[in-house]
Amino acid sequence: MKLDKYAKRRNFSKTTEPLPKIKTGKKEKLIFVIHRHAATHLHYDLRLEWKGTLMSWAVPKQPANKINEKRLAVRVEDHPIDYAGFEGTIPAGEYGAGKVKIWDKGCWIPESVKKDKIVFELAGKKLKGKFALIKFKNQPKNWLFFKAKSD
Ligand SMILES: [Mn+2]
Repeated sequence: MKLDKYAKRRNFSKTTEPLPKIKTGKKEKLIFVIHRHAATHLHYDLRLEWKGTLMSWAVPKQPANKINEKRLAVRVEDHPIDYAGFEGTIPAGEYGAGKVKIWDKGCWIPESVKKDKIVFELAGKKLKGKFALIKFKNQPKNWLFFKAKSD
């Protein structure tokens, strides 16, 4: 199951994060959200709605809306769609303990989605335009995330 990792890491009697539920049914717009997550290390979590869950990457530095300003993005476990609306404090001692706030959100439009490369349009408040996620060769989790030149 796609949300097994998500479920395994969390104790839902302690955290207020959404339950691991896969959403089915077609929607016109795909959600994207970026959480600012003040965990042990402050980072930004980029999440793109895809096939009933949110594909997620942890971005150690604040994402940039400037063309070619690259950010490392580490692929993490898929999150439930309801996580897109989540804000709150994950209690001390729990996985990801710390404050979670929405930093940017909106919809995204996939241009091409491949195993190692995703090209897409973001329509957020802070991030707008054409972006790309490109996986490093021979590295299971590391990707580059950046705004691309629009054609
Ligand atoms: Mn996080």
